[in-house]
Amino acid sequence: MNRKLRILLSAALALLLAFPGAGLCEEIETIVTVVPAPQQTKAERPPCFPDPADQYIPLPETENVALGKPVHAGQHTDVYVPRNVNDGKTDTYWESKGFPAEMTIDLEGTFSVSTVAVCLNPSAIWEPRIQEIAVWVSLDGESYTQVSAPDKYQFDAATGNRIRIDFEAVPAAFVRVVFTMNSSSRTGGAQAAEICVY
Ligand SMILES: [Ca+2]
Repeated sequence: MNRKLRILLSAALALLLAFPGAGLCEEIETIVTVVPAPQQTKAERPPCFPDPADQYIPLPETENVALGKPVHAGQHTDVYVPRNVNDGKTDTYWESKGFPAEMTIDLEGTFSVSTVAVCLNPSAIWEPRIQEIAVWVSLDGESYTQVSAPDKYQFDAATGNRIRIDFEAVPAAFVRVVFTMNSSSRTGGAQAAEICVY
């Protein structure tokens, strides 16, 4: 060890003895509250940040009998084809070309149905809009009965960008959802990312 280094080390030792670090630590401890990390094994959301999904309009927990079934609709816009309406993904959607727009779903069997849900992408990029919607059902695909008259429904990302239409349970093999208005200025047609039938 050379002489300069020995001098430096001696000076450092003298400073440490003159101003012991322990005193400094005690002072810090008096102004800092140490909170131990919680035993956390999964992602958790603190109560002050409520989960946005808690505000979503709830859907029935029973099977969505429309999922993946054959669909039929009139003309669509661009790439927004009818089959997007029941592929189980809210980031794909069907968009009609004009009104009225009819979307018919073949349930491939007869089911007792009492709810139709229409969903858009839940992203807030989809600004609030109103669509006017009616629901018809059929047992043979030819003769249809209206089970829910045309009504205006508010789509809003704050509630999941989805609506549900409830009606008295009825047997149905085909469900036809008829759109007659969409308040969005960005389209001249109906829009639905998913149509679910329960
Ligand atoms: Ca979809």
